[in-house]
Amino acid sequence: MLTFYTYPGPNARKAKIMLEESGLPYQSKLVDIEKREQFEPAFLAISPGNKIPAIVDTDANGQSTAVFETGAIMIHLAEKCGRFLPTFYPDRSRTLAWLVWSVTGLGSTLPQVHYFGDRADETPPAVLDRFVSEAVRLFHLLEKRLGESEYLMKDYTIADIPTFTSTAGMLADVKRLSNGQLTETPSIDRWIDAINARPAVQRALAN
Ligand SMILES: N[C@@H](CCC(=O)N[C@@H](CS)C(=O)NCC(=O)O)C(=O)O
Repeated sequence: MLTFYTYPGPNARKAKIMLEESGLPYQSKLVDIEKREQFEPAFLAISPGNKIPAIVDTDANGQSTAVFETGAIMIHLAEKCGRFLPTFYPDRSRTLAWLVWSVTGLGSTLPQVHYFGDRADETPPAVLDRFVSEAVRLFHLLEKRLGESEYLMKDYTIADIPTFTSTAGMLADVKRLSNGQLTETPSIDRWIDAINARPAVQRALAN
């Protein structure tokens, strides 16, 4: 049995899309981060850094295991269902490269753009500029890649899922904050539409 520890937000959405894509049965357990439930010892035993999403898989090659960090959850579920991650290198290595690029690059930069661009009371211009410039650099690379390939790899993989969720949520904000550095993104727009049309993505985003 798979248990998905979640609270509504962009990181949980990434794991939820992958759970729906995998077709594996799972149950969801809400960890109310507004009520600080992520600091309860039972949850820290699953996710030691007090972050959702996390999963517990009681049937992982005959063992029970907890997995935290979105990127690791993607890999675990891809290996379990046997889809969305090529089996052999070099395609496997290149898929993992784009996954790591996504969770470490977009996944750490875009929350800072959101915080310093729209939530912080006061932001020194140099701070916002640093994060927006990095987001623009990452989105230019994504646009270039999707101009040469239908997905990050030839087929839809675990690299696309967190990249899609991060991009769909923040592309318009980065364009707005970029002072014209990021404008038209036809390849990213085409890719977002294709992923949005997937039934598993629609199920994941519906509730
Ligand atoms: N690097 C983590 C980030 C996860 C994350 O930031 N989760 C937030 C919600 S979106 C969280 O659990 N915050 C609770 C806290 O920091 O106490 C991942 O990719 O899974």
